[in-house]
Amino acid sequence: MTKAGFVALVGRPNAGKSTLLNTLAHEHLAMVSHKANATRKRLNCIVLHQNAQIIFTDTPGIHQQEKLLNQFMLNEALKALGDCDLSVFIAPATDNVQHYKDFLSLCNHRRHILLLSKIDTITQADLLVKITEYQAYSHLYEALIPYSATKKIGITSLLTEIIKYLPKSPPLYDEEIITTENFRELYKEMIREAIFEYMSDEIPYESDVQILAFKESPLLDRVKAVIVVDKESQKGLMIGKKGENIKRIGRKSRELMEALSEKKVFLELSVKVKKGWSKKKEFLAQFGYNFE
Ligand SMILES: Nc1nc2c(ncn2[C@@H]2O[C@H](COP(=O)(O)OP(=O)(O)OP(=O)(O)O)[C@@H](O)[C@H]2O)c(=O)[nH]1
Ligand SMILES: [Mg+2]
Repeated sequence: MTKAGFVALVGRPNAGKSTLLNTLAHEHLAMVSHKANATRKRLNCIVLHQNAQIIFTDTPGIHQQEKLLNQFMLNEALKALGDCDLSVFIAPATDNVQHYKDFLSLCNHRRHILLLSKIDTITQADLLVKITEYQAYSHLYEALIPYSATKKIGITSLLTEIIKYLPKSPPLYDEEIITTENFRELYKEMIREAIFEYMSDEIPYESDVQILAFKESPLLDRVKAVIVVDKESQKGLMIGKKGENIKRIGRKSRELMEALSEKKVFLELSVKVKKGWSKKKEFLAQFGYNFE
């Protein structure tokens, strides 16, 4: 008997959702950042565990903001919640329980596991207090699992628990593949990760990336990409003095690409200004952010 199903990883911005997806995939598939609101789109990874195929969906952090791009991001999280067999709510151990209560009204009390994340950042005593607080809601969640990506705690417990709630089903995807995403999209996210790492203030939030050309071959991938910013001044900052910022972004993203593909990557990066790129649905669609 085999099982298979979809599991959405949801939580507030910066909770550690993408880090968890990468840990489960044993690959750096999803972009990770110490800055919040990094993930903008859903991304699937496929994990085989015991007799089950689990399709995990990384989602943007649940947050409310007026901007159209942020509305798209919230929609992505809500769609994943609506489409899954089970969700995992990732709550950093330092977060207030109120955020979990907000999630409960959003998920309409659908079946979920509560994953208490980043437990390496608090003391054992504080962790016990937190667990006791959450236990007041134990009739609402299937399991409460303390977890740390840094200390590698809780992953096997999470997988074992998830399998209990998946439907009986033959595998839904070819057992060889680890993600439904193509390399073009994964590479784009790697450039965004480098932008989030090296650029400050509003620039990571007012920029995005388009892959203009992508040519794969067995030993080398050729990628031509453009970083799109909102203002002329941001273009100058993105390039940096003597091009040092764009070089650093290029170097970092190429390293990520080569680690994943196990190939050489030739990356050609440029920067262009497109005023208001994030303010219209048809513009957002050009970056892969489709509302329908
Ligand atoms: N100390 C500690 N830090 C962690 C852990 N898991 C993730 N982080 C860090 O938390 C930050 C946010 O991680 P992400 O995985 O990008 O968080 P996210 O939930 O995907 O964030 P958004 O995409 O912005 O919603 C990064 O700096 C991670 O390195 C953990 O278990 N312990
Ligand atoms: Mg993320």
